[in-house]
Amino acid sequence: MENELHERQPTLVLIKPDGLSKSLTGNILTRLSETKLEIAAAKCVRVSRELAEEHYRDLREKPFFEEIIGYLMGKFHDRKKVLAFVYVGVDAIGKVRDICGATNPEEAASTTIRGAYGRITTKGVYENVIHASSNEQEAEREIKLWFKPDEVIYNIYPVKTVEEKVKHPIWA
Ligand code: IDP
Ligand code: MG
Repeated sequence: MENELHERQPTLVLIKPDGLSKSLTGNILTRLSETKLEIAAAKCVRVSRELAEEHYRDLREKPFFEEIIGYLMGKFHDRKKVLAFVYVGVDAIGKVRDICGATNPEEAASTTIRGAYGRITTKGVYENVIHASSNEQEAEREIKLWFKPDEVIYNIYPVKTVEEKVKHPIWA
């Protein structure tokens, strides 16, 4: 059962605003492709304060909380957006975390994404270009926060169907 679950293990990846400002998308995706995992969802997101705060809600007591909220919202960069992905595959969470490297870019091995491209700003924010879920529970919470079920090409979590009457834009 454990193995079955792990076979298509999903994980959330975000290319943060510093990664976009430095035009690192191609480099980061190339590094991630070394894992042979599969992309099951992808989109470009303008991050609201609400979304950033929910994403980092477990860190709200940290002294750097306000900085990382601003960072994820793109307040310190010219690209005010993030690229969000769901990667799936055998042990996706561990494989992606390994290739990302340590949270502190100065401590991350230079062969990792954060080691190669991250920096610590003069204000002390770890600009580490990429986010990756760190365990299954976190991955589920984060994927459900960033993606709707029909934006992911596999049924990774149970869904239910509801009928809603909402106004939404379509192409004119
Ligand atoms: P992770 O991204 O490696 O999972 P977390 O502890 O979840 O690390 O922290 C979320 C983000 O907050 C980090 O990626 C980094 O940008 C920032 N961060 C974490 N710890 C520190 C710190 O001690 N100083 C400054 N920024 C930090
Ligand atoms: Mg984390």
